[in-house]
Amino acid sequence: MIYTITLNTAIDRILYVKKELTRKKNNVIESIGYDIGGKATHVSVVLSQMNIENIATGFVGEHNHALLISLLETQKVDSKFIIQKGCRTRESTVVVDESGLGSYMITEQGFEITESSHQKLLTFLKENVQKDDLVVFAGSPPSGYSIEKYKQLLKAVKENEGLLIIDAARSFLKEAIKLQPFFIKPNEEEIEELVGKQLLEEKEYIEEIKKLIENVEVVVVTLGKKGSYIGFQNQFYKVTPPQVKEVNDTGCGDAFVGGMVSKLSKEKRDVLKAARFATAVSALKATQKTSSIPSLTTIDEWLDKVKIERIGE
Ligand code: TA6
Repeated sequence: MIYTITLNTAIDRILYVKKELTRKKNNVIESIGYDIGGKATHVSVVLSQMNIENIATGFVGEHNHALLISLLETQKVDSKFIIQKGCRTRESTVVVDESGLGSYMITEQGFEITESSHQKLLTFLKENVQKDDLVVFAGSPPSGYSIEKYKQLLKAVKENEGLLIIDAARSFLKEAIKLQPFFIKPNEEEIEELVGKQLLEEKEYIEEIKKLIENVEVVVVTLGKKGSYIGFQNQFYKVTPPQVKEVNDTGCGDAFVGGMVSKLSKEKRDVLKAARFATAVSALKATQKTSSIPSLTTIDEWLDKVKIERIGE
């Protein structure tokens, strides 16, 4: 089984703006849409579109959980969220204009998680995760959610011999690495925070990934439309995506994780095949207006447009 854990779910309110968003001007909203937010939920969307069994869980607020669940059900996602009474799941405002230069994202903090809710999720993991299950933690933990609580969840997975997949930042990523996760996907900013310096050259990325794979089986550093660097089994690759007409880049990183997980969950863990597929899924997502991936009609015509070259030899 694959579990996706979104500790800080969000509902994305997407404002589609005509022309290019401009300060000190009345920018006209062409339309407004609602979509799933919160990162690991997007991973579930990709898996569900591929009919790969998975369960989305984490925390949702009582007041608007029905909208989030209905958005997930529209994308065929099975979920078992812990509903926290008296709270409202946050909204992320995503502004998409016609510039093709990328979206603006303005996210609320999210409600504080009670000890009771935390214990419910911890118990769920302890009672359900089995050996070799993939458990994806993606997205920022809610404000006030301690590293200790986060580590308790990760340790529960490890104690059941589950495999951790982490898309996190700052101290959460740092602590997760100490628990030897299976796969991590920091972006450019997240890995520079982690290593405490700017990375400019390819050889600098290789050097840092080389250190990380001492503790992590598969490391992917995503660089947006520039692609990604991959390290595993002391091999290093640069992956370059096809250039696409970008409409909304929100959720591309999550779609990438979903694509990776969909292939790494197969018996034979072919990392390069997974990276090629994940890059194609992420590129497809960027061409869409929504935050999450629509049905993966046919991804095949994108696969051979992805370039993978071995580096660091
Ligand atoms: O990655 C895209 C996205 O999940 C958006 O849908 C929006 O909800 C935002 O990221 C939430 O990010 P955060 O790191 O606050 O969980």
